[in-house]
Amino acid sequence: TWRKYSANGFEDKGGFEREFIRHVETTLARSLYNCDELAAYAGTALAFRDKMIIEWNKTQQRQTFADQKRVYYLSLEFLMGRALDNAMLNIDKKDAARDGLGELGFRIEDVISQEHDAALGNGGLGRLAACLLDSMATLDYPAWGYGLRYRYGIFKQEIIDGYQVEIPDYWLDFNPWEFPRHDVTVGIQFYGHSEKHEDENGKVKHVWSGGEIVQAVAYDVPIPGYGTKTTNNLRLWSSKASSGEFDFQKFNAGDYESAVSDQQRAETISAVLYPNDNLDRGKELRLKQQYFWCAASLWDIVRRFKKSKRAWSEFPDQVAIQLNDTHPTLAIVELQRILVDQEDLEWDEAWQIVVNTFGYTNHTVLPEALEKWSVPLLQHLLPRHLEIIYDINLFFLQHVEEKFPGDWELLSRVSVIEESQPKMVRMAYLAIIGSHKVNGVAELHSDLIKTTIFKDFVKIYGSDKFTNVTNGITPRRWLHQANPRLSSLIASKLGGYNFLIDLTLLDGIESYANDPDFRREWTEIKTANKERLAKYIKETTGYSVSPTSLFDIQVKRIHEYKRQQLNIFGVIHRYLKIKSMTPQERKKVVPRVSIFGGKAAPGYWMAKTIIHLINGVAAVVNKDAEIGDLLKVIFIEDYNVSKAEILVPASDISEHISTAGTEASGTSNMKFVLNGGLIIGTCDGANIEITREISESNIFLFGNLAEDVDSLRHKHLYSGFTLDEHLHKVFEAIRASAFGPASAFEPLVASITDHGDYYLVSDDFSSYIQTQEAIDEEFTKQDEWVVKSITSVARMGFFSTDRVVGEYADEIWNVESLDVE
Ligand code: 26V
Repeated sequence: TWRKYSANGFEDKGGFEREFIRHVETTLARSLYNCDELAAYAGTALAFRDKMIIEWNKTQQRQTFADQKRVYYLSLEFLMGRALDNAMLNIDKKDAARDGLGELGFRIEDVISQEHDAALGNGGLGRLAACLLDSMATLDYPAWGYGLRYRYGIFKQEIIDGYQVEIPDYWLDFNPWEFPRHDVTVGIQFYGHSEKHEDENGKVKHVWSGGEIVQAVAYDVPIPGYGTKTTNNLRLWSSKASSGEFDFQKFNAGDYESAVSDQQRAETISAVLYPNDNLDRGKELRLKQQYFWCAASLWDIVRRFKKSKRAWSEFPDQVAIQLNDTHPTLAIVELQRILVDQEDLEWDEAWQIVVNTFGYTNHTVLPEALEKWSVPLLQHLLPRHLEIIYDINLFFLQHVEEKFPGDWELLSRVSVIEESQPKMVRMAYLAIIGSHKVNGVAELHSDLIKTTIFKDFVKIYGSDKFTNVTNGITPRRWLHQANPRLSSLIASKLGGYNFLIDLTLLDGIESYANDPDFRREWTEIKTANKERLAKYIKETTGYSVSPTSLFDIQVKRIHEYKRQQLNIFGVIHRYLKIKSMTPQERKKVVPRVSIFGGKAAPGYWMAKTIIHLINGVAAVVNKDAEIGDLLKVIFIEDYNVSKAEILVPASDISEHISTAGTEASGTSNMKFVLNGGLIIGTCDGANIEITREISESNIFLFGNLAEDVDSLRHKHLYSGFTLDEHLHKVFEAIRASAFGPASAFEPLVASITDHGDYYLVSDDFSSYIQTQEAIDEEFTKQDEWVVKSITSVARMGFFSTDRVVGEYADEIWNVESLDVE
């Protein structure tokens, strides 16, 4: 009977319409006569959701029965973007929906664009987590993501008078993609104190008592794989107050206000995503978030393991936990606590299990981003965990001392405890000590962590503990979904869409670079994508840009190390140069649209100044009649995943111009090249491997190398430097208030002229503008340009997260995929 009546969703257009109408009329209680686009989105999402849930349940059942090792990906950020289009494509029912919606009077694109982005992340780290989930499901790995269900995602950015203003992102009004699991709830303890008791056998037991309990409630999000029935789970924890005796006492005692405020305090834990990226500020609430999420996730993982009735020693054969940066490092301490304090394992046995379970991925070398938590804060919030951290450190230092007797300086350098005032816990060191593998995210980055920030640990553990897994992107979202026409052109030559699950097959299009018809179609698609962006720019900014201009795009978080200031100084240089030309000379100028987008951390004043300058330049240049289409400057407000899907396919050139050695990998570089855009970049992060794959003749590299950065910085500080004459002129124009009041931008200029130019803008400026001129020159040779574009795409097979997940699975997790059926 069960089987006979169980739901099975729809298969075709007619089935889709039936399910759509059923949901609009019953689930949403609306009539078809007042079904607007938002309701059409809801109806469509619910129809697809049903289809996904069925496979999701089966997948979970299959994984339970298979009883094999699973992966748990712990990340404080999952930058998912929209889910509907992805669901349609991954389960291969977009055509049915398009036709069905068409018959009902809707355009599928308009329906899709009703969805609010799930923006639970800052930038690259969060988006990587989302791409990895897509690949893990596509490759049928039994894998779960664990994160926090923030009520507010990354803020919405508005630009008012050229300034960034932050607006809260309340995204949960209607979210059909999550399922509250009120039955999966666990109390998480904070504060209190740690006590020692002796049991009847004289064994010392640690008990953590007192303090307060906050409830963690699970919300599950289905993650469909592409071309497979596997539908994995992303579990996000939401905080709420315990409705235990404690509260009743307060309510009963008439202390209604205090009871309500306790409740609000509990809900605050999962209220907001911290909008800093690459800056650690040590806020207590952030530490609470981290522990809340780690403890809830481990409770869930351990509970699942215990159902298998295996010996604890088998835990690492059943469970692999990957730490996305140091944010979940407390999970290491929490597992040790569970095993020792609750499950009565001996310290050493427990610790072996812990180390074999965890892997740690590092995503940055910027010193200001390396997490540290103050000892007094930990003592207050998590007293027992602090003791365990001290013990982990003690045993570790004993090991170091045995290996390198008498090297006291080494001991103090590698100690988890920094002897500062107050003392600090160095989370990256704890993560290294508690994991069996540590990886960086691109070759240069993985080499750098071994020779700089983690050098001593290579000496202690040997270099086998450290490895590289170069990042990637999911070709489903970043090619097939964002650029359907390009995907379909490629499929027409490769005889189908298999390249979407084996991206190396793209090499099959390389020979078509010689085919004029193919080149023409390729160009038409790029032009259409640029037209779509031009239309978007017109609608949102009012500026008209010509799709025949060279579209130059830099979209990413605004940060001095990413050097949007270098870009905008280059734009000013270009503007001044055009202004000084004769009408005759101007005829030779390659028209360009410089497009920027990205958010600054709310407290990052210099980054906000850069945004202000970009908008100042845009206001002047765009209304300069003498300039016309020769140069336009556009700042795209509130850059996010769904906007990236419009921007990425529309570039001729994109910019990846970080100071060498600072950008761990970068992933938008991969997205742009995969969509047929060329790039200008420094020898940094994954740019280096992109160059290796597509060859040096297809990329515009410039600037100093990572190995020279230290000596250049030193030179700035001790011997000063002479400013490049062109950069000097740019600064003169800014100081003459050509782009708004000079005082507003003075600190930005001074950071270079007076404060050591830490990011080497002056050192790289002349090679940057020369390379930009070379780009203009190349762009006029359209045929050669298109050949570069096609060749590059053909050689991008390496950068799929499918390859990435395979490497993690083989080298770090030791897990196998699970056959479907
Ligand atoms: C760090 C911190 C520090 C503590 C406070 C809050 C906070 C939030 C986020 C982060 C993450 C910074 C690291 C990061 O996003 N790294 C980026 O990771 C990408 C994926 O590996 C990589 O492509 C980028 O190059 C790298 O900057």
